[in-house]
Amino acid sequence: MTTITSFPHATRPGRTRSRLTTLMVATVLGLTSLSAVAATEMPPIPEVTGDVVEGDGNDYNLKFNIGLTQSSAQYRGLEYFKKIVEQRSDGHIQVQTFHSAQLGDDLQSVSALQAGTLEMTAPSTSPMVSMFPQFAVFDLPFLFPTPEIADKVLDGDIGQQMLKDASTKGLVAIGWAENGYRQLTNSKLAVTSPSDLDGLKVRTMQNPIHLDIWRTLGANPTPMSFAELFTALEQGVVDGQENPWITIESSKFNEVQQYATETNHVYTPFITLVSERFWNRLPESYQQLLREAAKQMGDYERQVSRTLNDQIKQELKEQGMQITELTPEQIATFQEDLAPVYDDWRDKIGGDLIDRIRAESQAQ
Ligand code: KDG
Repeated sequence: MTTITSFPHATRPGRTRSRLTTLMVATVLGLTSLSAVAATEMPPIPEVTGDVVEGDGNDYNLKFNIGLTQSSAQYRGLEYFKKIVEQRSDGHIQVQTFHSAQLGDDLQSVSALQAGTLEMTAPSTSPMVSMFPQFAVFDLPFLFPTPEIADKVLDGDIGQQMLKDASTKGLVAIGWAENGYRQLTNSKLAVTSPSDLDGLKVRTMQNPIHLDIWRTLGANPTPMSFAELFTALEQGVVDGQENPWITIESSKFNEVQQYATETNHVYTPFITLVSERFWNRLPESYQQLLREAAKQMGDYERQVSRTLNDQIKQELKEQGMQITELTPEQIATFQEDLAPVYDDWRDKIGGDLIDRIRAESQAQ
């Protein structure tokens, strides 16, 4: 039996309340949601480990831009990256951090790196599949049964080779971080099976496999930049979207989406990129420093994302979101219905890469 949890809204229909009571309830609800949001305790930013690195005496300004908000796990990781690089370069590298696509969305930031007008960014791999087709493997549904297996693949030979392969076209790829397992939200209905998705307008990242996934499930998918998503949901241009719980809360999607289904249908990594023009100006010691800082940022960001995942799901329930937790049988229905996506993309992505990643899951 699917477990559905809902909030006190249910008591509202049909019961008359004096204006004062309504006001009080609204205030309590407001306070509850405020305190709930405020309660999202981010794990403390760790102390910097490692010695000060000798540079070439020059000073460098490094602008690092991301698309997610200031209260995302990703931005928390950026704050740690800034702390490491500034301390270990003895202040010779100053890091300016930007969030909420202040300097452009994922694809605009990647173009800015190639043009040398921005130094660093960390997009999801999904919007970059047109530039690096092998990244599409990460968009296959239910590929990583656990985040630990994702780490093993990304930090292992497969992930490290991908970083080397993606260090081209004016970019230098130096690390991985976690966007996370994606959950479906919408403003129309509680989704418990693919049949509930019929015609539902779902926003996806600009990625052909995500479009294939939602078409295969019977929905009506629309590719769109993350920077436009909140407004599109608010105005009803689309009915739904899918992102990790921490992004749903940090981007306040729950304010315009009543329903969520815990689908965990795709695990999305972030890839940490540096402008090659900037990279080539740095002395080798500072290049190595950025690599080490990117690794520590990624590990810390994974920890933040995983520490907060369940807590935030609970907070979203307390803030009124109706969250459907699927039974294993219901999840199996989504997996069966999406199996054809593997057949569609096996040759384009490369069966060998898919089999090697799946072998990692079995090896666990
Ligand atoms: O800039 C934010 C992105 O990285 C974005 O891709 C996040 O998961 C995301 C989405 O749905 O676009």
